Amino acid sequence: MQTEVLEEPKVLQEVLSHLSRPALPGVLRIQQGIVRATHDFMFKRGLTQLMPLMLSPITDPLNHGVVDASIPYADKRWSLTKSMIFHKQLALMHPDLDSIYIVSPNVRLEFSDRAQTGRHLFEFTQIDFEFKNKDRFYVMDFMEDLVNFVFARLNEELPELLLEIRDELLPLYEKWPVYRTEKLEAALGPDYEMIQSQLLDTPYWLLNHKREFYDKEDQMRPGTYFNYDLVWPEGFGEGLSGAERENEYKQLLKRMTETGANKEIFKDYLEVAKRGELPRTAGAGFGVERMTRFICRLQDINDVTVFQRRPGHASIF
Ligand code: ASN
Repeated sequence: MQTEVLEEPKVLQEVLSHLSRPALPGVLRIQQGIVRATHDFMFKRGLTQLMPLMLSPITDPLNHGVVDASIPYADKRWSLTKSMIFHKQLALMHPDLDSIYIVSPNVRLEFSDRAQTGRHLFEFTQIDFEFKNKDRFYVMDFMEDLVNFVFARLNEELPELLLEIRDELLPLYEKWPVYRTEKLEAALGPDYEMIQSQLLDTPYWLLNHKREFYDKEDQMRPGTYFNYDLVWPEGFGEGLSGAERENEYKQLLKRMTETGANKEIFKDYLEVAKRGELPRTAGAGFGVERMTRFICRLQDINDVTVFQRRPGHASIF
């Protein structure tokens, strides 16, 4: 009882000093610069912006467990958005929409084993984009262009702030190196992603992760997938994931059986696929706070946010 009385002001004090720390406004200004430049890039490249959804009967099942975040409403269970993956695919059914993007809040109630990774928040913002009739090569080139565009813009608009925060302006990259997950793992062991991230000073692509049923399987090499992760260098780790999407009914059923997905929840989505109406798409999404963290060279992603969202930890605001 006594500890509880003493603990409360301590937590409050910690939260108040977190939200009034001197470094915060500069970090937020960089983050604002990222979002502004990304909007400009998307506009120049002709992508249409969709507004985000926070609730849906279907959301990304993810390939790792999180605490359930769903609520009952209108005779259904509605999940808070973990990613807008299915909605991107469905929105592109419109014959006159070919490319879209969304600044999308994602809620993923991670377990506390991810509290100290420096990369996980239990709610964050993802910029998700998707193209009809494009492949992985197109999306990877697009993201490389986006990063150089955003970095060049920040160098131009906020040079003094960048020098103050990271001691140097942002680099503009040549083509990023590409690795296959299985090869890197064979060479570097189970911690391959982070080891390679620490070794490099350029972002790199990691192909072929075991992920969800919506990633297209390579029919020439079953068990491998047309997906890609962007990994930030200097030990900052994964910052984007994407894929060519599965849109064929039979293959979706097969993959859902393999991943153990709940087909009942996805029955209407499957019906669209069965009718042959799911378009062929490819896309990706990057974490805004993760890009900000990389640019500002912050060890803990909670130092990007005003209000801490550390997995498994109570936050009072
Ligand atoms: N946004 C990711 C994608 O487009 C999915 C995710 O965040 N899990 O593949």
